[in-house]
Amino acid sequence: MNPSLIPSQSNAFPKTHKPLFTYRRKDMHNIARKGIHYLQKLNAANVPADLIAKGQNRVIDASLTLIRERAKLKGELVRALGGAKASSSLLGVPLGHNSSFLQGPAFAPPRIREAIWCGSTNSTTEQGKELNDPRVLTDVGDVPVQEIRDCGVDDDRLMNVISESVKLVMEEDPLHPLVLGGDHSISFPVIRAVSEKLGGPIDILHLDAHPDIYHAFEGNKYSHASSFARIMEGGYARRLLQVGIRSITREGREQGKRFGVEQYEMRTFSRDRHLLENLKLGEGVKGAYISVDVDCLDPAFAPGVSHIEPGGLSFRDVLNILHGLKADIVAADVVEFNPQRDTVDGMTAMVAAKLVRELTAIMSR
Ligand SMILES: [Mn+2]
Repeated sequence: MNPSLIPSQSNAFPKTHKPLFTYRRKDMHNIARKGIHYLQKLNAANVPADLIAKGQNRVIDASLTLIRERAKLKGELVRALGGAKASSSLLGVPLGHNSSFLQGPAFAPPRIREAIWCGSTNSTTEQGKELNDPRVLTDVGDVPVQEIRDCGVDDDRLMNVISESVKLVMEEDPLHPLVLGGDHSISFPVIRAVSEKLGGPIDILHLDAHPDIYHAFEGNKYSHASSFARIMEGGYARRLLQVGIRSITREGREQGKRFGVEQYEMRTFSRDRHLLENLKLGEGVKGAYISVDVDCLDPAFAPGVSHIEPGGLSFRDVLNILHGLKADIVAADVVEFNPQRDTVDGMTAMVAAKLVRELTAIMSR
């Protein structure tokens, strides 16, 4: 390889579950109110609908073109260097408006990248992978979420753009998407894309204080508290293991049971630890996916999250689970880091960055 090459710093599935609920018009109105303030005015204004639609299409095309071309170049680079079977590629999804409380995760991806390359530590992961080797880690940039929403694009379409962006990365073998959130709502379009692209369900390891499995939280079917209900309804997962759970309602347990979710709660973590540190996932399906909500960690380790929930995992607990996992990891995400709640010296950014670094190490082969 050329050592001077360093990375840029910068339904075909059976529906296994029928929906029990439908969405009311009033709920959809509430969702729209949470969006960019002039969307409804734009829709109501005396402007030809096709003018707006054509403009939206052009912006979406341009957004996808940038990601496609960057992914193509990074894929060509990795293939030219040779020897990589799987290499992780960062894709930022700066989306925060599907949060039920604070929207700060929209600002996370640039802070995480900054912390990955900040120079306070070296570029070698704990298991000896070199992050400045593009066969280990590349970056295709961010889905321009705010720029697309600013054009009046609704969430149904925005979610499709996110899915499409993930597929563009997967198009470029051996790149595997490592998605930087964003709130947890992004895991639905990301996992949908991974499963559709691979042509079948996957196993999911989901680290989180919350099960995020409400049917529709506060009426929002795309809520960050509902993403795993959408994923299970879609038939995108064979197994869903939720680890770190310590804030769960009766609906969370009922939904978990209904979808056959394996929920490991913090109150029994000492008993479950051995099993969780020796997981084998993804065999007999299209591989495994890891979704890390930064609030799976105890707030002592990661205060920069929207939903501070004491009694969580230590950073080493999480690393032991990740390092012990035997799986072909097809993609992953790190979500819910909220820079607006972080300490002044950006401690949680470093924590999120190390999660990304270590995920990179176990994803790349
Ligand atoms: Mn959470």
